[in-house]
Amino acid sequence: MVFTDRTFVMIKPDGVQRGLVGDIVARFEHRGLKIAAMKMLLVSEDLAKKHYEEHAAKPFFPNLVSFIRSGPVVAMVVEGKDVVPMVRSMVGATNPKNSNPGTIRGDFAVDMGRNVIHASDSPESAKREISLYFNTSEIATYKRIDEQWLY
Ligand code: FUP
Repeated sequence: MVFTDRTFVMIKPDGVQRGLVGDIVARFEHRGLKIAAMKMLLVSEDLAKKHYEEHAAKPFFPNLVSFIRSGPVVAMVVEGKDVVPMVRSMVGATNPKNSNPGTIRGDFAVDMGRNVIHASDSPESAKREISLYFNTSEIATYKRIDEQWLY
């Protein structure tokens, strides 16, 4: 059986500048999660504000928007069984102070404002965020050769 739960993942500008893209993508691939879409882009102001609209009233909102626009990001759609909670657990706590070693933030980040990666916190957020960043034609449907050994 092939699972097509989807989540949205973004390697933020700090992750790209620090050369962490390959390591982070490898973690998802090696776990057995499928990369269904991936692109590097510069986030527009409009897109940044939509991405973080739940934080629009917070004092740190302007910093969030400017940071996400401070360099290229890598946006991904990742698929697999229970992928939303699984990727969140691989990403670790929002504040790296509380992120366990072995998680992406626990291994690569020290500051909440530079926490390397974003991942959707629910299937509803995933749907919304995927549609902000990707057209359906940019999302690939394909079979990984190891799927019969993963599921
Ligand atoms: P997460 O889903 O783990 O990325 O966390 P949130 O959606 O709660 O927060 C989004 C981003 O806002 C975080 F990556 C870091 C930043 N943030 C702050 O800078 N200060 C806060 O108090 C909370 C979040």
